[in-house]
Amino acid sequence: MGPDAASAVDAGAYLERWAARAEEELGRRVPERGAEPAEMYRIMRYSLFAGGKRLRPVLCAAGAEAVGADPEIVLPAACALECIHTYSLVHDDLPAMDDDDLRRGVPTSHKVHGEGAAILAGDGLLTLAFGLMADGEMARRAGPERVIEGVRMLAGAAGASGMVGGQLLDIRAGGKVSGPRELEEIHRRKTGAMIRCSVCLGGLLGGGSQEAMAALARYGERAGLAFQIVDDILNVEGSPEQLGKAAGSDAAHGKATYPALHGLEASKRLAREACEEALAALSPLPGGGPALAALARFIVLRRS
Ligand code: GRG
Repeated sequence: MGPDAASAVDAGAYLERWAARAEEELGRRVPERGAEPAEMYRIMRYSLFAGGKRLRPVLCAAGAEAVGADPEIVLPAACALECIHTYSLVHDDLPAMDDDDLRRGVPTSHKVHGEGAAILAGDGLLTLAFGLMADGEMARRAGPERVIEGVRMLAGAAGASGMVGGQLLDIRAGGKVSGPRELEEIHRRKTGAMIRCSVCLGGLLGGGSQEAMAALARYGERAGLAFQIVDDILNVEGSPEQLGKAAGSDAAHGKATYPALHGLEASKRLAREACEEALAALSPLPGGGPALAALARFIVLRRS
């Protein structure tokens, strides 16, 4: 089945189903009661359950499914991805970074709990993520070697060579990039690395072959770029109600973005092209990765 037949999966229904499963698991693993200090968990839960799309856990589930595995196997990794993503949002909103007041439709963590507590909530979520990767049942079902490789993959995507390093490049660029190559590098590390990792972690822990993993990596890279271009576009065209955060903040902060560098229409074309490249990358997968194809289209068409 090629990418056209693959579009048969309803991205909305798929997202809803696996986002709900990931959220259920997160609720169990970051409990409301019983874990101490209770206030620490309450502050972590404040950001975690503020209503994100859960795109990274869902991509992880779809990556597993694309290699013929049951996505239930990879749910601890899917939760780990969401914990790291949420920590990055909490820290990104801090006064020392973007200094934002609104995130996921609610006041940012530091506005409610204070800066120190918000930093610690991010630290707690990041650390918890690697605890989740050590889940015994996942190691039994996926195999310990694949879990070890998955920990390495996640650390690479989240850390200095990936998201954290991309954030530094972004801060240092201060809105003045030398051209499209530098902007793509910032996006590839800051946002793309975790999107790519989400898909690849699912495939790896689902037992994917080397060929399948190469296809997932290419898909994740192009879908990650499409995601960030669309994020830049939405920051210009979206409303705070749609986005759950301030609109127009990139321009206000003088950030380097696709619309700032290429203009809106060219940015939309580049997002569509990246999506087409993501779809083309799925052809070596058995069955053509229908859920991943639907999610790539969702990434480009989303309004929030
Ligand atoms: C602070 C270490 C550190 C890293 C920050 C990811 C990131 C790096 C910052 C977030 C800033 C930002 C808005 C980046 C644009 C792309 C992005 C990650 C958007 C938010 O992701 P969504 O749309 O959010 O998946 P939800 O809330 O739906 O999970």
